[in-house]
Amino acid sequence: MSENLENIDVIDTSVDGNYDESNIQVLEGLEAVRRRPGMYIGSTSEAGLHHLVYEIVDNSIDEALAGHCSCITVEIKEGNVISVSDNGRGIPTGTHATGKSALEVVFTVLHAGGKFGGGGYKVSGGLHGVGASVVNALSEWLEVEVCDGENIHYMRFLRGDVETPIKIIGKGTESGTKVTFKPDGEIFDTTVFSYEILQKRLQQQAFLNAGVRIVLKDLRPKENEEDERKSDDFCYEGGIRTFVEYLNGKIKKDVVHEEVIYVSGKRDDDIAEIAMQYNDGYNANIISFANNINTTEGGMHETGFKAALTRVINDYARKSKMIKEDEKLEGTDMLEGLTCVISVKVLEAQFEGQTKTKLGNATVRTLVTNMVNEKLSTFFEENPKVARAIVGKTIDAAHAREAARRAKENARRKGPLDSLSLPGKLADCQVKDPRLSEIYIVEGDSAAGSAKEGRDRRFQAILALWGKMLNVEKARADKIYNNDKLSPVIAALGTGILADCNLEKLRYHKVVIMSDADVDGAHIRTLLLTFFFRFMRPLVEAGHIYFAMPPLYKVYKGKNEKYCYDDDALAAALQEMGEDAKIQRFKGLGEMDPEELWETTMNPENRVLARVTLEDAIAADETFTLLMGEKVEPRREFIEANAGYVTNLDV
Ligand code: TSJ
Repeated sequence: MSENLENIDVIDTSVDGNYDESNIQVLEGLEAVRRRPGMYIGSTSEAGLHHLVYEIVDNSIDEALAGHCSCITVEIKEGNVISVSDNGRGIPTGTHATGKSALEVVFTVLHAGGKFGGGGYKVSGGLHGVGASVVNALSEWLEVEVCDGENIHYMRFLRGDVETPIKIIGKGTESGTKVTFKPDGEIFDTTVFSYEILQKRLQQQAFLNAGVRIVLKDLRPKENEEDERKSDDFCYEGGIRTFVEYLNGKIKKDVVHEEVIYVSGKRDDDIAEIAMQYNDGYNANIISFANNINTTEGGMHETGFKAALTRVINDYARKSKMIKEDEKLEGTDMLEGLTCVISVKVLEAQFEGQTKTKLGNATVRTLVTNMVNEKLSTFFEENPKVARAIVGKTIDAAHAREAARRAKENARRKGPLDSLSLPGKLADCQVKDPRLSEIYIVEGDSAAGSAKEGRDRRFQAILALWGKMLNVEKARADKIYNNDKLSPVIAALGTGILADCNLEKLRYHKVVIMSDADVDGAHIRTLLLTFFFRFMRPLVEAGHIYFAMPPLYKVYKGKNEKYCYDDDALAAALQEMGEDAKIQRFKGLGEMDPEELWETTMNPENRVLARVTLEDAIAADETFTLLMGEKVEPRREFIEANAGYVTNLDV
């Protein structure tokens, strides 16, 4: 306890000592936080709101890492009040020379939290690592109860200011801390918590801190009587090993080796651990953390890991004669199908990059490289079956990469993308300016025929698709280039694929997928979107991909006619024209004549185009992975959920 009081002194003396940035913040006090909340929690949107919970929970996780707390409970209560409690030692409550209790300092002095518990490092910490006082400043009210094993101490704050000074409200034998707060509606755009957002982050923290139990409960009143109360209880003795198992389970892939590989190492105060397992897919899924913060921009720990992985796999491949002395497997080859979690805990982490999520400590690179070089090669020596499976997969990837390079070279030798090398099934448009040009990708000859006749050929190109669609996830670059269904799409769009995908070469700024409004049409849409997502992702991200929305019905009576794009519109049209109006239901594009197709689906004046957006790239990636797996069920679910990805543009 005395140690903590000394630490408070440090804060106070520094106020009139050196004026560095944090001292100035201390001087300004919590009012500064309320004035510029974004500076402290990133934003006042939904993300910032949830950030408050992470800030509080991180304190309990620190207590768990210090070995004094085993269980953390987070409750979402009525009115979107959050309560976080743990069974740790309890925040110190003793009074210090200035007359303030340590407890009060934690909640009223900026950055005070980080200065506690000197000696041990503060491992966890939210993105901005700002602590309890910021949460207090941004809460309409906040209450804290601390039990030191004897007394229960209580304090209450209003918008950061003490309302009820510290007092004892009862007795208790179990020590712990409980903080309850209501985020300030004057500060946040929304004060409604998402169970799923908290769930995801808390589960992640449970994976990262093996053995720590984190319970989440949604106690808000139910909307419907039959709704289940949501709750979770996360505790993983296996830590990040279990995280990797979970990730590979989620993407519904078969694994290349049963057991997750786990290595860990230490140097001075820094520790690193890595869990990895290959699946039979082709995507890399490397998630890294530094001090429990998701380092989405990567950094030294990732760099060190990749360098060592490349070396260990090449060494093994050579020693076991799986490749020749002069052959070399590249870094990208060993990432195919790799699911990997890297977690480092660093005494003084340096966060860099645009979003401060890139680890900059060079010593961590050395630590991780040495650890993986040594421990992974030992693992390979001791588990030759697993080693051969992994190296074999890497060699396959290298061959595919070579084949793709050759295929691309062949394609290039055929000359630049002039009309001669454009696919035969493309009816191009007259203008050459990509900004004005549209391409309709149409499955089926009759629909393509109508589209060609009905279009405005000045700016609308039609590409007819034919042949068997291949499962784009199973196929790698070389196969895609040679596939007779997709290679015309690649040629027509002109951008190239994967790392070579260059938006400046895009020949049409609107790429419109036009298919029937039935199951087969949905299937084609899904596959094409999958293809674009996997191989021409920049196109999706830049919003160049659209779905054409052909009408489902024509309602007519006498000369009066109306096209309806959904059932609601149909009902409205019937109401307008009278129940005796006739209804024609379009089963497919092929049933429309060229004029009808132009008027309803292609004419910019009338048509409905849905732009494909990727609001949340990560969520989308997960959905796409589900969609493309072997399992039929997730694919169907995706098609149903697809509506979520499109927003109507010009109605
Ligand atoms: F955010 C917060 F600060 F309000 C907060 C802190 C919220 C919650 C839910 C828990 C905690 C917290 C703090 N749990 N456990 C602790 N532990 C300490 O503050 C503590 C206790 C004793 C000692 C010591 O050296 O004796 C050191 C520390 C840091």
